[in-house]
Order: sequence, then C-alpha cells, then structure tokens
Amino acid sequence: MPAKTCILIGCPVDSGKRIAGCLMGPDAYRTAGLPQALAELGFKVEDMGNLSPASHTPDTDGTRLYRPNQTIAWTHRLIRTAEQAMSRGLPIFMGGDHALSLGTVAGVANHAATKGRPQFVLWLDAHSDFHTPDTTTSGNLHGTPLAYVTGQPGFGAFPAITNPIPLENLCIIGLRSVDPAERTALESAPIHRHDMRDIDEHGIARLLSAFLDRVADADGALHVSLDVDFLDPSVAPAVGTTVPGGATVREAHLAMELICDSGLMTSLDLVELNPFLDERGRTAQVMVDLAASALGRRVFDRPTRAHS
Ligand code: Z70
Ligand code: MN
Ligand code: MN
Ligand code: MN
Repeated sequence: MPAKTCILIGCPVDSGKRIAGCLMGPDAYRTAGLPQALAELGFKVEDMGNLSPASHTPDTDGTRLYRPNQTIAWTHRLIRTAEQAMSRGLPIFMGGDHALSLGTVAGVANHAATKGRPQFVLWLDAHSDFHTPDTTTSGNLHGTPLAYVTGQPGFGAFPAITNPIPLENLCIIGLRSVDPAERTALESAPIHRHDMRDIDEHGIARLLSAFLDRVADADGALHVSLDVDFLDPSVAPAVGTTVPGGATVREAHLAMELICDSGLMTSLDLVELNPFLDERGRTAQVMVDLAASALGRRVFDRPTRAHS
C-alpha cells in the first residue's frame, strides 16, 4: 500500500483579529519539526509553502469589521485550495488565525459533497466562533467561522456557501468564553457543545467518543479544527486571547489519540498560534506533538476499539 500523503499548507492568515503575529505560525510549525514528525510516522509529506490571499481592495482602518476584504480574499483562496488538496491526501492547514477556517471548512465540505459523504466538524476551542458579521461586537472575523460554514445569514460579501455543515454535524469541545449573542444562537441550535465543566464531570474521552461514533455511523468525513486556546495558557502561552481553565496536555493528547484510533479524520486546522508571544517555541512544539498524536504517534498500541 503506498504511503498516505499529508499535505502541509501554510495559511499565514492574520486578518481575523487585531493582535498581529499569527502570520508567523506556518514557519514555526516547520521549525518545530512538523514535516519530520509526519515523515517518521510513515507519511509522504508534501509542503505547499505559504499561500497568499486572492487579490483584493486594501482594507481601511476604523471600520466596524476588522479587515473584511483581506479575510474574504483568503476565504476565496482557501476554499479552492482545500477542495483541490482533499483529492490528493490529508491536508494540514497551518495557521494563521481562526479566520482561515471560513475557507478550509467550506472547501473540505464541497469536496465531501462530491463524494456523497456528510461532512462533520470537531471544533476544539475556548470560544464558540459562532458570531455573524452582524452580531460580532469585536469586529474580529476569527470569531465567525462556525456561523459562516453552517450557512447563517449576514455573510453577503463572502463567497456563497454551497454545502453548509448541518448544525448537528458540529461538535465544539473546550468552551469557556462565549459571548451573549453566541450563547443565544447556540442555545437554539442542535450543535453538540461541551464546556470545560462537561470535560471535568465526564472526561473528554466519553464526550469525544460519542461524537466519533456518530461520524462513523454516518460514514462521514471529519475535519478537526484545533485552536491553541483549547489548551490552558500555562502550557500553551502563544495565543492572543488567553482564557484560563483550558484543557491539559494530557486531555488534548487523549483527544488526538481517540481521533487517530477512529480513523475518521480527513483534514486538520492548526490555528491561532502566535509565535511572537511564545516562550522558546514551547507552544509550537505542543501543537506539533498533538498533530503527531492525531496521526499515529503512540507510546504503545492499543487494541482497536469497535464502534457501537
Ligand atoms: C470573541 C469575539 C475568538 C478566538 C477569540 C472572541 C473570539 N467571541 N476566537 N479567539 N479563536 O471577539 O468574537
Ligand atoms: Mn477559535
Ligand atoms: Mn479560541
Ligand atoms: Mn453531545
């Protein structure tokens, strides 16, 4: 059997929020050894280098939404890139802030639709990123990807969503910072969502396994979007929006190992790493180690778990 290909895609998106630095993320992942880690796991690794947004009218300062033209241009570029990469291997979108997921998730969903497979999304994040351009109070579009990809209204200037992710195909884990408008919207939406209290009370394995079982039962494609701030800032300080009380390294690795065991993951985002705020590369290293766990790095193998 030929080695499966991992396609590394540098997405230096930095337009989704005002704190700059995520544009250095892709090179930090390379420096921390992501290509080598994947090669050691037996993958053929293809690095597409760092992309640029489609051409666009420069944004002006002082608008309610921060840099919408640049984020829209990135969305155009990343939808196309994701669609094309999916037919060649497993894309790893190295961010870049979370605004990149407007494009990557929309693109992988378009690909799944051509295969007749339902698309599922696992969102590991302190935040719900469920604002629309109308509800955001910060104006930061990295807080909007889940509303966009599920087809919520208010994204008129963005590329039209052709294959919206059904709300029930979405699972958010790690929540501890949800704005009032998002909370109202989430309370009436059939999204699977788990805050830190759910992790504390039930353990992340139980929450995640229930979702993975549903993906398997539906023969779905699974996109995983890993925001650095899913982790506690004490172990992952390189992020603009630190929220205390996040997942431990152990919880995050267990999540990645369960994802790997499921064999379901078809695409991965690594987002919100801001190397300018890191401490001797430790956050980049944790993220690389988590990606390696999601793709097969193990201390010892376990008997494969049968899906119910
Ligand atoms: C807030 C907003 C956000 C990530 C911060 C925060 C959004 N809800 N998302 N960090 N990844 O500004 O909309
Ligand atoms: Mn996020
Ligand atoms: Mn976040
Ligand atoms: Mn649930």
